[in-house]
Amino acid sequence: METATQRAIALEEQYGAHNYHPLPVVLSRGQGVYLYDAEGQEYLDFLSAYSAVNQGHCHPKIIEALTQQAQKLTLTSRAFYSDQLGECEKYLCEYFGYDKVLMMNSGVEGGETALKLTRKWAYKVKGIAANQAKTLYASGNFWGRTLAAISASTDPDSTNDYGPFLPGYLIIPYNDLQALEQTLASDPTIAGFMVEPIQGEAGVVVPDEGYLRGVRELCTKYNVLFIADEVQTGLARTGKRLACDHEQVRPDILILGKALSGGVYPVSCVLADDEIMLTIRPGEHGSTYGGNPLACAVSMAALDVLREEKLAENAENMGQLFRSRMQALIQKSDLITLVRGKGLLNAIVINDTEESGTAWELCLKLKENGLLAKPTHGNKIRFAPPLVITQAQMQKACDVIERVVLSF
Ligand code: IF1
Repeated sequence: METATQRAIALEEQYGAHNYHPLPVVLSRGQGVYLYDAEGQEYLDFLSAYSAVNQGHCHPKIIEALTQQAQKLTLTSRAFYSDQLGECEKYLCEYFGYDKVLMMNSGVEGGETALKLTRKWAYKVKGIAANQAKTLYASGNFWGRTLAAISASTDPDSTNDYGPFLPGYLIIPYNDLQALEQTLASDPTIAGFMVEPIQGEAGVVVPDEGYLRGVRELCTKYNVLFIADEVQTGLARTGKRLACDHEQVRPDILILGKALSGGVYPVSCVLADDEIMLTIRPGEHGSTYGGNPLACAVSMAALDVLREEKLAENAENMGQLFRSRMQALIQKSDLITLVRGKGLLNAIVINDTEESGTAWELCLKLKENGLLAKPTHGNKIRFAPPLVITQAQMQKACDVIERVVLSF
């Protein structure tokens, strides 16, 4: 007899495109930090859908907002006004301290929107000659899968056989203020620098303290927009409202996504002040679903939850607990060489090559012991549970990781 798990995997294998290589677990239910598979087995979720589920799975307040709104009005298109959009825009602008917001659906659309704004601003405000504007990125960046996004990528898996790519892109090393200053000083056609405050896909790479402050100062000095991609690092994940808050810097353009809906619905947004946002006029950018009433109701509830449940604070505290437990484990095991991260965005580095299957094998063992996590870049494992995790749940998770690592 075929199990429900076997059936689900076989169906995806046969009928789905093979653009992912999932861990062999079939999930059918989630609540808070827990996920349940098709056979009812319980797991601690240490991926949180790549930081989209910061508020925990199926958070009652967010689901309530979703179901209430779903019975009233779900989509109007932006051809008309809705009674939700303005309220949500006001909420977002006040929550993050910007003049204006533009709502989209996915994180990558947020990035695209930020870059279109940057180019408009380059021509209309900065005064760069037509079609000459350049945008700058850091190596190891990840901001999505569209052609504009992968045109900035330095990861062959993302770019191989997808060329030709967008022109006007420049790449500098991450966490290198000298390279940033040299590049900005050498080219007056640079309009913006898009950067993640912590690089997620690269394996949770935390820059030196002062990097973001330095980026802010250099962008101001050279009249270049500082575009912060906080799709993964924002919304309490790193222990603050935004990762930029750790250094009290304010980007010119802020991109949010993922946890903006608590994993309930695709919602992203871009925040900026009038000088930037008003360079795009009616008809020049948009999306059928962007800013729809359901998205608005859901994201206001999702942001309420972050504040009401003090999730940034909990992420900070639970992150410290996690890293200290992992530091202790490193003393006892040669299998792990490093733990790094901020708040509840963390990764461990496995003592093996990126080509080895060690991290994957470890994740399979973790799964068998009731904890779900995913390798990244071969020899790193990302650990990013929902921010609602309690101390007891975190201790239990660390016990599982310790047991699996020591018996590997
Ligand atoms: C995949 C990683 C995470 C992001 C940042 C924008 C986006 C993302 C900083 C785009 C998306 C994803 C998407 C997912 C895997 C994933 C990921 F492993 F690649 F690195 F989260 F850690 N900016 N991140 O991290 O947002 O358009 O997907 O909504 O593409 O397989 P999106």
